[in-house]
Amino acid sequence: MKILHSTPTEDGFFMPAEFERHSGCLMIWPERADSWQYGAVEARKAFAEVAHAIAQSERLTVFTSFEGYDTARKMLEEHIRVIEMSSDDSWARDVMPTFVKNSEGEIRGIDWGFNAWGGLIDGLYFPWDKDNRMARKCCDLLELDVYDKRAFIMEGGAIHVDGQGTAIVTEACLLSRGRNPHMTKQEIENELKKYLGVTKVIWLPYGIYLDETNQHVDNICAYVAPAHVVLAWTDDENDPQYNMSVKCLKVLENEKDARGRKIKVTKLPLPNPVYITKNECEGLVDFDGEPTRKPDERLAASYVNFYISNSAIIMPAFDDEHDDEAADILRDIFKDRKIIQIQARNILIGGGNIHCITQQIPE
Ligand code: KQY
Repeated sequence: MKILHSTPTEDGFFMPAEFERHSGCLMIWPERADSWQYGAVEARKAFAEVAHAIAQSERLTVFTSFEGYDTARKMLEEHIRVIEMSSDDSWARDVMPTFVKNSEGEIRGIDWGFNAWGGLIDGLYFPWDKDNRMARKCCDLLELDVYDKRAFIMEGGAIHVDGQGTAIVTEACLLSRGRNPHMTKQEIENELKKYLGVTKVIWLPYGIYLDETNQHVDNICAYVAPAHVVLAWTDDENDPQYNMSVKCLKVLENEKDARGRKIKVTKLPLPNPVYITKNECEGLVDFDGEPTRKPDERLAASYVNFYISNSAIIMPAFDDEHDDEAADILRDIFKDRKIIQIQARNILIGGGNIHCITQQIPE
């Protein structure tokens, strides 16, 4: 594995869209006691369901600690590869490499800096050094060259691309004080252009209300085809999310993508607000005396946090009246893929959802 100090753009590499074909996918087995209630028993069942849905059409690798290995091996189907690798938690989207490819189909990884979504300013756990090493280790395992971009704090959940020159991000996240506070918005945009191989960056103001990642884009807006996105939406004007989604819609309606196309926006309803219960909180073990969740705290639930596999859309369900409507909308968009709904409350309690726990490797 070579550690590269050039940039993907100068080498002819770019990040393909998630709706293009994948050669595989990466996940990390849940274990952390202050993220996953009651010994991660229910979280592991939900992760296994996601894994099995993905593995129907992709080569899946699940990373686990020494302690988690036997359970993972037992709960995951045998065609899923399980590999021991140290981590701090289970957010493959954010700690695994972002993969780029060139016109010959060669794949390389990007090793962004990771500081647990805000480091000592507003990060979500400490330390995060194991997570910060995973991208490079993973490229070593996959025998892929890797771009060293550890000096720049970035997560996979903070970017969505169309693979045709456009990236979508949120200001709330990328301009947050815990990421790259020494850089201007323009400087951050320039780095995204150089590393993702894009020429246009669309800045949405917000993500999802109370999303503890400082509002990652992957919870509010996702590319579903070139020049077509879905946007998390509520019609409830009393919900703080309403104004956030309206402002994002205005940006998208007034923007063009890198190829000069207007962007079609399909509204994806939000579930009714989801709150963590006292019992669920009691199943979380504090590491440092600070509870990670308080009873009745609203969780950042959104159907936009789905994974596009080669054969399916693997989307969260919340036992909510909007589950079917959201699935029907995605079914209508993705006519050649199955819609697989997975009850995702036990992933959501950790602070993210299906997209956040997966990372695709392009074909
Ligand atoms: O949503 C994500 N991409 C990660 C969420 C991390 C939450 C940590 N509790």
